[in-house]
Amino acid sequence: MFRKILTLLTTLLLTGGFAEMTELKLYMRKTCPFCQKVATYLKEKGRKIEMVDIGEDDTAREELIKNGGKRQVPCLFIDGKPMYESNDIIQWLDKN
Ligand SMILES: N[C@@H](CCC(=O)N[C@@H](CS)C(=O)NCC(=O)O)C(=O)O
Repeated sequence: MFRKILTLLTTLLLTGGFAEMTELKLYMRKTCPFCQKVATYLKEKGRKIEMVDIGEDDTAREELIKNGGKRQVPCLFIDGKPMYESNDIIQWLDKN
């Protein structure tokens, strides 16, 4: 039993399983160059996260303003907490 738990924990750590448990949601707009910078970074790293385009989704735009405090994109929600600024977002993604 202990061995099984140890194996599971080791697997999760080695595969980054714990990192993926962090809930990520990127509010963006296709026409925004700062959003494109983040999207390009994600593509280069082969990393997929949930993205919502506030130019196409009115509910998402309202959600961003309500929960983030402003309409600016890109904005990455990390476990429900907003992070604005493309450079900060890329730096955070790089480390997590
Ligand atoms: N310094 C910010 C600039 C972000 C920015 O200027 N985004 C524009 C769209 S390209 C924006 O959302 N402006 C505010 C607004 O439209 O209300 C970053 O690097 O993320």
